[in-house]
Amino acid sequence: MSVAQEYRCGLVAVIGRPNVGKSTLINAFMGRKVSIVTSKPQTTRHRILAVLTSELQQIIFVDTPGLHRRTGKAMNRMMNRTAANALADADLVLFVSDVTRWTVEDDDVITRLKSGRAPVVALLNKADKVHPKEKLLTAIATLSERHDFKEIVPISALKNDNLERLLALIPNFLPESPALFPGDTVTDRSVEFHTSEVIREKLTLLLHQELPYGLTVQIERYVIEDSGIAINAIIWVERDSQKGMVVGKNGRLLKKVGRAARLELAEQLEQAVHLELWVKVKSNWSDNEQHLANFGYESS
Ligand SMILES: Nc1nc2c(ncn2[C@@H]2O[C@H](COP(=O)(O)OP(=O)(O)OP(=O)(O)O)[C@@H](O)[C@H]2O)c(=O)[nH]1
Ligand SMILES: [Mg+2]
Repeated sequence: MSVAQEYRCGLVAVIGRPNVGKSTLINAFMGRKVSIVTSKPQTTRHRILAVLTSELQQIIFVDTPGLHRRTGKAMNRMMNRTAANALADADLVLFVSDVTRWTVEDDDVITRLKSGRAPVVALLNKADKVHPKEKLLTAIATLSERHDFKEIVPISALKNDNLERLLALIPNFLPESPALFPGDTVTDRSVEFHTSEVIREKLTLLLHQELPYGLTVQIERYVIEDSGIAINAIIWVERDSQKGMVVGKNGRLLKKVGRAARLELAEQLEQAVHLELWVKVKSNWSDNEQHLANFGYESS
């Protein structure tokens, strides 16, 4: 007699220091861009859910800001709090590390994992950069001494290497539970949120040094019209001097950002997109709890 398999559903928090590939991994699992990715640390600032539903289980991935040490500003503290809360709520933690570079911030993350109650699977990401592949065995051995991980899996989120094996492991750690989201849900975030993130991604990619950390994007208008989607967005910076840098000479940089964001959004939304960007100053907004809340930054 066969026993019907119970449905499983749970929260899988993707945790690690900045820039190790957490968002890349979630996008790879989802087969689409739910969370923005850049080559710079501290790209993700929010808790973002990505829901992967199949016949036997619903996996709710939780993308999180990278846990980091430089916590001088209210924004940084909020980001760390968001990641810590996701860790506390998780049924399973995927601890992501960069196999090519271990830092003190990775040590800090391990310390936090030890005080959590959820089982942890460790991922050695960016394995595509490791040659010869035997070196991965050494990396697995070293990592296994740092914590009592349920498994250690080398992967490449970028090249989709070993992700099927990892995906097959996950349901073993999820509780028996009905689905928490309708089967066609992809994320808990709105299309307006995603739009602001895509614009921020382009800004982060095109701007230098510290500038990306002092800006945020607010969608002022998002209207579906006959000719396509009309979007007005404000890019908030912290100081007057930053405004000129975002606009660029003859407005060139802002045009570049607008064009890149518009092309990507039009492709994702399968509609024409009309995008207007303004740059405004809100003095030191990223160190002000009230401004953070107004801009949608809250440790969830
Ligand atoms: N070579 C290689 N690069 C990768 C891989 N995964 C991610 N990256 C790159 O690493 C950088 C950071 O990726 P993200 O996904 O934004 O990293 P994150 O951990 O979400 O970073 P934060 O949001 O800042 O915490 C990007 O340039 C990615 O393309 C991988 O498997 N191999
Ligand atoms: Mg990220």
